[in-house]
Amino acid sequence: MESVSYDRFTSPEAEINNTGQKFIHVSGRQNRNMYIIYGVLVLYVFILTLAVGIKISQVSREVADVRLSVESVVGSIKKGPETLQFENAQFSQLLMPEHVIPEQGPCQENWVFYKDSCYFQSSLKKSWQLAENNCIQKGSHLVVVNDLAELDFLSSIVKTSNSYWIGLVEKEKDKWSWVDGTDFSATEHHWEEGQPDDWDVPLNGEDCGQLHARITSKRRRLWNDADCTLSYPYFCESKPKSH
Ligand SMILES: [Ca+2]
Ligand SMILES: [Ca+2]
Ligand SMILES: [Ca+2]
Repeated sequence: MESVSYDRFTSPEAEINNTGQKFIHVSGRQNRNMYIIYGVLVLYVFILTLAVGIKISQVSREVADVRLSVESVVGSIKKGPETLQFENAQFSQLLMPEHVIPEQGPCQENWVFYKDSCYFQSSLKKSWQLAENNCIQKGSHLVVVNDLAELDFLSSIVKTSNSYWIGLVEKEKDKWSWVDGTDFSATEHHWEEGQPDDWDVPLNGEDCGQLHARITSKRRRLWNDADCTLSYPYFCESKPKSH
């Protein structure tokens, strides 16, 4: 019987050629190793691809964020002044009466036109009687507030935070009248809450009407009775000359 001696220097392949069983065993181990290596490589490539993908996604998002920020900043710079003006306008509207741009219309210089009357707003302060005298010199009277629309117009054009004399006077106790003879009982009354109160009765009392300095939530200046000897700015009212 032919014996097969083991030659430790024989190459695996030679050994394989002599023993079919061993050939299969060694070849299977090589294949398994190759599969493992291949698997590890595939896994490595997969992880690498995944990592790169995630990184690219993060970078893209960051780029998008930066782009949005830049656009936002550029937009603000481009319309910065307009934005500020708009915000200021909103701010003023909350605090101040609605601004009306008065027109001269058919009225004389320094007077403004509304509906069918001309109005003069004084810059000087005078007592009620001197104010009325000054209006008369101008061919007018202290303003007669006939209705709410006229009151709101006056409220919208006042230039200072002062109270303003109007053509309302209490010639007898509890008998108020308009300077131009208009029937007081026939016109709307727009007194501030708690007015007329004839405050400070022991001295001069309060017998003259004014648009009070307080601006209501409706941007309106309501009436107050005040001491006629005190000096306030005032409104005169007249008809246009053509009337
Ligand atoms: Ca009037
Ligand atoms: Ca009074
Ligand atoms: Ca009063």
